[in-house]
Amino acid sequence: MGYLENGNWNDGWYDTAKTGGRFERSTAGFRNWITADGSAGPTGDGGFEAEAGRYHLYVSYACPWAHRTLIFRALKGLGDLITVSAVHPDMLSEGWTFSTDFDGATGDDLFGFDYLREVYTKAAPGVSGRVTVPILWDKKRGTIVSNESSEIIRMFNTAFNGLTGNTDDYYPEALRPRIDEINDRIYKTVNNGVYLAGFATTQAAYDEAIGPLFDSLDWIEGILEQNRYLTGDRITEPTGACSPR
Ligand SMILES: N[C@@H](CCC(=O)N[C@@H](CS)C(=O)NCC(=O)O)C(=O)O
Repeated sequence: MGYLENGNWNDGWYDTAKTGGRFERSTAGFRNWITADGSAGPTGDGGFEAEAGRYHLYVSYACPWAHRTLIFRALKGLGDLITVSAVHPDMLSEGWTFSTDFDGATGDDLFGFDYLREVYTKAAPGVSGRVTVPILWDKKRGTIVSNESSEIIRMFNTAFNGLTGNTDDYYPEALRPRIDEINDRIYKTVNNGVYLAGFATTQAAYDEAIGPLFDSLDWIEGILEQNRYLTGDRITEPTGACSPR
């Protein structure tokens, strides 16, 4: 576990000393957007057109944020259009690595790198920040499109429809307010909530996080007692993957 500072690797755990023992998530640094014709998306300046074979996804099977990009790749029929490399599931002093001595760990299919951090420094040699998965890489421009899973799945939802003919919509207009509301609570109290509780280094910080986490699990359970999925009877972005059924 570590981070890049001006392109150099530092092996260090999350520094919670300045924040009263609280884990604080840094925002993802690469926020470009793929669109059907390369026009600008909700973030970024554009220049990332949907094309078969152009983009590559780096994931860890040990990472739930990465999972959702793999789920969307499958749901949207993008398996033949977007290639994937999976890191080794252990994230230790070198961060994510491309060692292949684990079932499903593919190595780096694009560059043959040893460490995931090299993908970040290839995109931006002086980059600072955490080296996270997932990463969506653009083979044409030789850079990272995005390392923010919530945005990668939104791109996958629509950008490649013209190429695949798959128009299934997991963020339908009519349900957006409800999806946004559910996503917001789940992100803050569950997805990031487990980090807030798990990486807290003071009892107070842990106590702050653990109540909302279990309240939200009960809230989710309540919805799923009534509906098959979190937004009703069909799968949408917040899938209801926690459903016991
Ligand atoms: N905002 C990112 C968060 C991704 C994330 O935190 N990934 C974790 C693995 S589950 C990671 O790579 N952590 C490495 C680190 O923080 O050093 C996203 O949703 O894409």
